[in-house]
Amino acid sequence: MRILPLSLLVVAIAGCQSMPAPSVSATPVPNADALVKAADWAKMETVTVVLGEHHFTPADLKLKAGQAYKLELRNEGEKDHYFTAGEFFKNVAWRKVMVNKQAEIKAPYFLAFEPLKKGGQVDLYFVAVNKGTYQVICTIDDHREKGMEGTVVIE
Ligand SMILES: [Cu+2]
Repeated sequence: MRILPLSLLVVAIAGCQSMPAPSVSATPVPNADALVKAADWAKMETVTVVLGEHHFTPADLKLKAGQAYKLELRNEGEKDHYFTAGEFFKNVAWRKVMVNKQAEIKAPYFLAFEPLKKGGQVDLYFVAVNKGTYQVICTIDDHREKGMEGTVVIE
């Protein structure tokens, strides 16, 4: 067996550490599957956020912990827009995400939906879980400065 020189090993470790750090610190909701199964999807609430130049409408959402939601994100603007909300996305129990009513995606959590093309729509199905105030921004160019920021409050 060939033993790697220590210097190579150090470089390898340093390489790992130089990976871009995720911008979120929370871990995904651990019992998400059980929460999604237990939720009453017949009483799901639908909330729509329209993206455009340069706004989220509404900019501030209030959600109830324990409630099942479909959050529709629709880009009715001319430009691409992002819905970046990593902390929020890590504090809900994900059921699925639908893209333009065509593709269904399942994952433990998401960081952002980008880019949302003109006419694009994503529907987020989740149960609101951890109470808190979470930030939403569009990280494209100067869109945030022009008004594309908001909050999601889970209470
Ligand atoms: Cu934008």
